[in-house]
Amino acid sequence: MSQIVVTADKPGIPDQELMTSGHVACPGCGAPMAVRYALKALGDNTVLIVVASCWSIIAGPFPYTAVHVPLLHTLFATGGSVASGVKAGLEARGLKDTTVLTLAGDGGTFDIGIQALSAAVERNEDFIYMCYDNEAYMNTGIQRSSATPWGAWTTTTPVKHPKDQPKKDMVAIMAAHRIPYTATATVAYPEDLMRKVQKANSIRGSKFLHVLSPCPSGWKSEPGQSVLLSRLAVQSCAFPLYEVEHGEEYTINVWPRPKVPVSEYMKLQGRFAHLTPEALQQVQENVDSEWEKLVRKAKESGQEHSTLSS
Ligand SMILES: Cc1ncc(C[n+]2csc(CCOP(=O)(O)OP(=O)(O)O)c2C)c(N)n1
Ligand SMILES: [Mg+2]
Repeated sequence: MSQIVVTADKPGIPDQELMTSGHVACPGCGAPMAVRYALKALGDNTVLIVVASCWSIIAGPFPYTAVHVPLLHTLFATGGSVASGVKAGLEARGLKDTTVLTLAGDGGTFDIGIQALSAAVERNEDFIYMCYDNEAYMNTGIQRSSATPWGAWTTTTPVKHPKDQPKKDMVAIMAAHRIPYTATATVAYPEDLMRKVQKANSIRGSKFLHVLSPCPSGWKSEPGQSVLLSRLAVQSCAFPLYEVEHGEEYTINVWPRPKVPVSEYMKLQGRFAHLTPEALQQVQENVDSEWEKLVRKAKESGQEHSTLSS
């Protein structure tokens, strides 16, 4: 089956559906949307590896699955190693064109799976790793992960002791491996997400995609606002959209003008409702300083201001 190409001069969402209706995600979950777009971008010559997470449930009970591609459920810590093995097996059978897509949550990526992922990408194994980041261990009851942002409520960081550490910079960690391609994406910018998936698929070696994935249950947000939240995350620069090639070439894909205050993003989420105005100001300063660092890297990579537009 040939790929459906989405480019700047040929925008739009392909009609082909490789994700079925009837999956069992919660209303408003960002994760099925991200996978739906990713599969539209890849086509059906794809093997999907699902690491233990909400997606293990979303995919449906055996013998059913919510996708029209081969799907392999695997253990929490093994996203990188299983992808390496599946790719080697496919190549041994002469199936060199089949894409291996590993799907894992933030817990399975930033925390428990980081060792296998680091090892696999250090070997530059040929696969796409997509982390859908809902910023906590949602499937087991909203426990904090190293992707949970500073100040957030979770069941293990209660309101009296909200998370006191900043979110781990996983993109920087992947970029430090100098893999060919790393990018961030959200479901509020589906064409950007699909272009990045296709770009990843056109490159041999390890590719890491970090997709912000709103979770109404864990974020205490309205199910109907997940796309809005994804957009506000980008437009406030709390979750910028950018690409890193070979660990050093930075390209910002959306440069919000003007930047939306980060409180606009946070006030729609009950997990931040306890934060004082001073704490929100602290978050704003942190977001601003991280954004400035990113802009500096993009400029050092030769990206001009004029190309940085939303
Ligand atoms: C070794 C191991 N420890 C714990 C679990 C239980 N477990 C299954 S899914 C999950 C949470 C996964 O969190 P994340 O990767 O962020 O995905 P999400 O549930 O948020 O989609 C946990 C702790 C497990 N399956 N294996
Ligand atoms: Mg999670």
